[in-house]
Amino acid sequence: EMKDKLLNANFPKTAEGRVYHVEIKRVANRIITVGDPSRAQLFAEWLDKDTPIFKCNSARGFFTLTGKYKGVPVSIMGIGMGYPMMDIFVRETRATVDGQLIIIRFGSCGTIGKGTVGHMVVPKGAFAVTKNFDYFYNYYEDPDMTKNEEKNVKPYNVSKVFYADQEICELLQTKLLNYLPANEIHTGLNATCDSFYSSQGREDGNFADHNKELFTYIKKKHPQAESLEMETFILYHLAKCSNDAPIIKRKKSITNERINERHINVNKMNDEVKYDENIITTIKKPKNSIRAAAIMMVFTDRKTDEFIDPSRTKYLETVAGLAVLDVLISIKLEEEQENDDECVW
Ligand code: R1P
Repeated sequence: EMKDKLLNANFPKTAEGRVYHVEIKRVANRIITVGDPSRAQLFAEWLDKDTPIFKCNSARGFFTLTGKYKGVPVSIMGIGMGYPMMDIFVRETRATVDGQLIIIRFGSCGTIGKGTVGHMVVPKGAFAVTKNFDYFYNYYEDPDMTKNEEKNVKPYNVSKVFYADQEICELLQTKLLNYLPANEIHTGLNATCDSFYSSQGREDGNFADHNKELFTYIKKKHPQAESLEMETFILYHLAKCSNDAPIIKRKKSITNERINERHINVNKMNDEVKYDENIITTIKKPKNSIRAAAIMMVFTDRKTDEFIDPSRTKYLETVAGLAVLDVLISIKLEEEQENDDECVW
C-alpha cells in the first residue's frame, strides 16, 4: 500500500516517482498485459531464472512483474477488468518509462464472428460499445419513445475503429500458426464494451438493458466484428493519442539524499520535497510512443452460448503466451534505452 505522500493532484506521483494506482516506479519498455493475475503468474514462470524478478502488488489491484525473457527486459502486468483499469495502466505506465513502449494485451473474449470457443483472435482494430445513458433517461421520461425515435437515439453507442500496430499483429498471427490451424485464428475487429453484461448483449432479467438488437446493430456498423471484451479499444485508442502527443516531458523525481548529494537548490516547505523545475528532462519523443496489439482466447461463443473447457484454456495460455513473449522481444525499440541506475524497477 502506498504510504508516501503524493505530490501533485494533476498527475499524482510520490517523491521517488511512484505512480498513484499502479504503484510502479519503472517497468520494462516491453509489456504483456493480462486481466487475470493468475495468468500473469503463469507467464512469470517463463522469465529467466538467473536475473531478479521485481514484483509490485498495488492496493488498487494492479499486479506487476518485471524480469528478463531470453535476456530481454519485459514486464508482465495484471490490470483487472474494464475501461478505467486499462486507461490508468496505460497512462501511469507511460509516465514511468522512458522511450518507446510496446504493449501487447493477452486476454479472453466472446465471439459474435467466424470463430468459436477455443479459437484465438488477433484483432487488427477495435471499436467501443458504450451504454447511451440519454436513451434510458428519455425512455423513463417518455415511455412511448417518441423522443428516442424522433431523434434516432440508440441505447448503445458504437464507435469508429482504432487500429493496432500492423507489424505486431502480423508477427503474432505468424507465430500462432506454429501451434494452431489457420481456421482457428481470426483477425477481424474487436468490440470493447463498457459492461460484461448490458453492452455485451447479455440478458439479465433484473435490469431493462434494451440490448436485444445490439449484435445486429454492431454487425451493421462493423461487418467484420469478431470478438467482445472490455479493454482492447482503450489500449489502441490511447496508443494513437500518445503517438500524437507533442513531447514526453519528465520531471526527475528526487529524494532528499539525492538532492544533498547533488547540491541542488530546491524549495523545501514543511519538510516536503518539491520537484525542481531545473531538472525537468525533455526526452526525445520516439515516432510512435506506444505500439500496441492484442491477442485473445475465445472463452464464449455468443451464437451458441458455449463456454470454453478449462483444459483448452491452459493449452492456449501456454502456447499463445510463449508466442506473445517471443514476438514482444523480437520487435526492435525505436531507441534502445540505456539502463538508468537512478530508476529501480
Ligand atoms: C471478463 O470476464 C474479463 O475477461 C476478458 C474481458 O475483457 C474482461 O476483462 O478479458 P481478460 O480475460 O483479459 O480479463
